Amino acid sequence: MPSTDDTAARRDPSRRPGVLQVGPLKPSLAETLRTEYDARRLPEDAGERERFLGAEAADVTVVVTSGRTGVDAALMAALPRLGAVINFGVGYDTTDVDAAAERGVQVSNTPDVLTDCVADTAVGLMIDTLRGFSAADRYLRDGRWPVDGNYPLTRQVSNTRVGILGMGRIGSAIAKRLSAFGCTISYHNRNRVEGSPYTYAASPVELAGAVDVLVVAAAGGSGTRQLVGRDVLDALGADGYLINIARGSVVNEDALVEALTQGHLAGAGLDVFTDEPHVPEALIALENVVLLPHVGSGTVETRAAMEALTLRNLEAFLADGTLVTPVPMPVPAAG
Ligand code: 8YV
Repeated sequence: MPSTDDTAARRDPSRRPGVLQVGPLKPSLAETLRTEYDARRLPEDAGERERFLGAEAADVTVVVTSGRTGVDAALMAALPRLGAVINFGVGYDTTDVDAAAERGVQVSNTPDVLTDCVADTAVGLMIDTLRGFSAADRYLRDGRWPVDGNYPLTRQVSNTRVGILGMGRIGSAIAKRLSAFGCTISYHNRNRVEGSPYTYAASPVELAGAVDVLVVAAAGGSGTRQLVGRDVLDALGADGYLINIARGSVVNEDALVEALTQGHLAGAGLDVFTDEPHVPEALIALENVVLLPHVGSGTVETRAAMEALTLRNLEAFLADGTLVTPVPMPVPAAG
């Protein structure tokens, strides 16, 4: 946290740090940005945004945003002095990193601090999906137990074969948890992970064909768009389950709905969707899916840690132009 003196200096208009908030943020973070850093917020309305950029764009040196909104190439082009995009969240697929690299704009995210909570969510979703706890809860509340008798039998979680698509920090944390359930873990990743105790599959289809449950933990973005398509769902098969805690964009949602409604897949547990916060009615109508409103990292502790790391990145950038947790940047194409 900055000292009172620093804060006073920031309020001196000649030393305004040029912080711009893009999109909604955790209220306490937005409040800190406004009161401690004199941040402006980019208007949502197109006309107001244009007027705002006409008046303020040249002052902006750093944007604070979240994975929900991000900064596209057009906004970057409108901010000539932009030096950094600071992203609240580990996923930064809504920020155009190619455009950032070309302009020499740095990007940071909030890795590590949310790994445990997102991995917990994956395991919770998997248990709920296979054991049907949410559906069984609805069955009880609807008064069906005394009328219709015992709830139908479900599927065992322990000792199943689980495939993890994307063996990064979160994928590894999921694997560690499920190993304790006696699950056999295999994975597919862009690159084989040196020294990994888990079995490597050469493709998503090969992975899906070898497991009972496929857990999607790959980062979003152009490199993973619809990696889980019809072919992968077919390979998972009518007894297979899909769990997604990564990004909706990694799964072909139309193909998923089709597989679920036609009985080509046993069930799915989803924390992320293609067009959040909109979820297809066809999914909502199904009993064999568990649907969560993107709550993976949503605990008091983890969101506070994400907020603190976001502010550490901002503080470092304003102090000396560096970032605490920069994301790897693509090498700009030679022009
Ligand atoms: C957040 C997430 O909900 O970190 C991520 O990539 O998806 C979640 O932790 C989101 O980024 C906050 O907007």
